[in-house]
Amino acid sequence: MSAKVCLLGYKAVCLQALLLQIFVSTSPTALGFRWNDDLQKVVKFGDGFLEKPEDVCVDKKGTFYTVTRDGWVKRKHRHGPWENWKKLGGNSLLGVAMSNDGHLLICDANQGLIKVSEKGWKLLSSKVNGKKIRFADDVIQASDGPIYFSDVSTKYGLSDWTYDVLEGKPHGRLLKYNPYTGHTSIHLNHLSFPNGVALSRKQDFLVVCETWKFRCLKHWLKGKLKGNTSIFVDNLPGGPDNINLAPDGSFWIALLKLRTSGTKELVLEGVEGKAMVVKVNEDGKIIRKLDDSSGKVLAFVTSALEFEGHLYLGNLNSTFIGRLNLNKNT
Ligand SMILES: *[C@@H]1O[C@H](CO)[C@@H](O)[C@H](O)[C@H]1NC(C)=O
Ligand SMILES: *[C@@H]1O[C@H](CO)[C@@H](O)[C@H](O)[C@H]1NC(C)=O
Ligand SMILES: [Ca+2]
Ligand SMILES: [Ca+2]
Repeated sequence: MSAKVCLLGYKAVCLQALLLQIFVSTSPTALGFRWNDDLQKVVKFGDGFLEKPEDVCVDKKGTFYTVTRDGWVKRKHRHGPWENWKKLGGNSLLGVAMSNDGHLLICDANQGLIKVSEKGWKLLSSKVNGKKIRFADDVIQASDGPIYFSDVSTKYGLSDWTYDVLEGKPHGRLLKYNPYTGHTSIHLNHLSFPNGVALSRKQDFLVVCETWKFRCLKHWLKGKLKGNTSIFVDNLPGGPDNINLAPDGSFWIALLKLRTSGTKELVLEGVEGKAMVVKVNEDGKIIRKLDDSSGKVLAFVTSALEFEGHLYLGNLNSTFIGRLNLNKNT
């Protein structure tokens, strides 16, 4: 028996496939959730200037950074306008994070790990064990130096990522870049579409999200469980993309909506038609959910970052970052 599988993503793919290990999400209602459309209350931050800003970060002074599909690194000082800061080119810039020395770290899916400062940009890492990194996705730096970044797949790249979902094999890794030696190593292997990466408030563990497994893993970096990996949260109501530490020690996770339609056809949808983010506490329990059930205002949300009482929503379906006042609107 074969199942017809359709994926709508960066490009539409429809395949006849046998024995696919596709994981279908539990519907939000099954988890006791109702749609709330809270994400429809966002204000459009940088509207018209930010083409599909996948991820967003902010430094201690309140300067925001994002990367857009036209290859720009854009930023906004606290009281200034959004500006074009550095042009890296290409269309594959994804996750961003601040480095410990106040510069910007970027994952370019096609090139690898990049650092950008006022002076210019530098490719920090493009290979591991002599082989080219195919799909760098998200990054975080620990306060004691190491830079952790995800490499979604050793087999597929950004342009054909849907095949990785269809094949359903753990082709991904979490890589570790040592800024003192310039050496990159494989920190965790055999991950299933590793996407967002975040560190806990105490930096004693990191969380890495596996998109098509609808779960995130917890990997201990310190203490007596050091080196141990277990499930942090699973059965998420969507495929997790980027994850960010919230000021209270919990995490915001952006979810890609995947759903089934009918009995025979499995549609990994929509990423375009809806938006959903969840807040998960340090114990891996979902404590909050915000969404846009129709994608009327926000769709294909890929990141959620909390800063000074607001949530900033990166996405691949607009020309703005959604900005939601968490105290007033939800
Ligand atoms: C490490 O994690 C696994 C789950 O992956 C768990 O079953 C095991 O008990 C943990 N090891 C220790 C020493 O706690
Ligand atoms: C958002 O998605 C809709 C529906 O697929 C599409 O028509 C529209 O062009 C998208 N907008 C952007 C900016 O990608
Ligand atoms: Ca990030
Ligand atoms: Ca991502």
